[in-house]
Amino acid sequence: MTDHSFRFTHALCRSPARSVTDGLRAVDMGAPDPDLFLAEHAAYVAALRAAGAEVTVLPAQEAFPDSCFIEDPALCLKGVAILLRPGAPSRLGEAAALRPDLERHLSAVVELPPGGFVDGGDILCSDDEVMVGLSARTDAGGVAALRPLVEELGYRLRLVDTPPEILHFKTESSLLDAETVLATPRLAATGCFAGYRVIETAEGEDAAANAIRFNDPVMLSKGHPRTAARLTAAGFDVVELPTTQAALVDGGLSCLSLRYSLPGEEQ
Ligand code: CIR
Repeated sequence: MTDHSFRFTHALCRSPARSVTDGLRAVDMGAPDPDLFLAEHAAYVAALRAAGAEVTVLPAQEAFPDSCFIEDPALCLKGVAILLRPGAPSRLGEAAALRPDLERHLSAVVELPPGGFVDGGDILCSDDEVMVGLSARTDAGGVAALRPLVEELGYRLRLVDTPPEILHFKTESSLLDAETVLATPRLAATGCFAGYRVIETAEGEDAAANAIRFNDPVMLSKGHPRTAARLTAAGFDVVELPTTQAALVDGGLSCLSLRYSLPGEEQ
């Protein structure tokens, strides 16, 4: 298997619930509009399909306002789903609710042993390394429980810090290829990407850092022209997608899918 950190055959998404209006946010800039959120979500799913993904869109779960951010309750590596334990009390139940779907779609499901919390948004994976940012949602106990699971799958786990001002490590970073990350200047300045080539988001465009490389395209939040130009100049094929509604509840592009390949079906 090569380039498994950005070449995928499948994605799992969850339709935004009407209750997304109650989604968690650090600063209230108004509630998202559920219909507009659905339209932006549909564009996202269409872009994944255009990039070659077989996408399953799971039904909305009204009981969990943040459940469209399906990246947080699980981590998919080499066809295996690791069921995580989200650190926000209102999101804890999302993992158990997702389990049957992971069992249906992935080749195996393993559960994070007790001991702490991990949100998928704090995990950035390259081909052989899993970086996990400690944050308000992800603690040392959770990372200690996660370490043997990812090592078993052939990755090394590296603990990094999520700056206190940001929700998740991947709020401000994403993988562009096996050696390159996109990150905000603030996160890059911590030195956590030593060994990687770093492309920084342009000034005032921090929100562009929550991007995804899915097969050929890099999907980038619309409205960040100077970061888009940097990526294009570096040779990436940029597809811009609207994220206005996810942004109101502190979400971005990576949070909206679990991306994976099944053994034998790698691209
Ligand atoms: C939350 O606070 O949990 C949601 N409102 C946003 C989650 C975004 N997820 C992510 O960055 N992976």
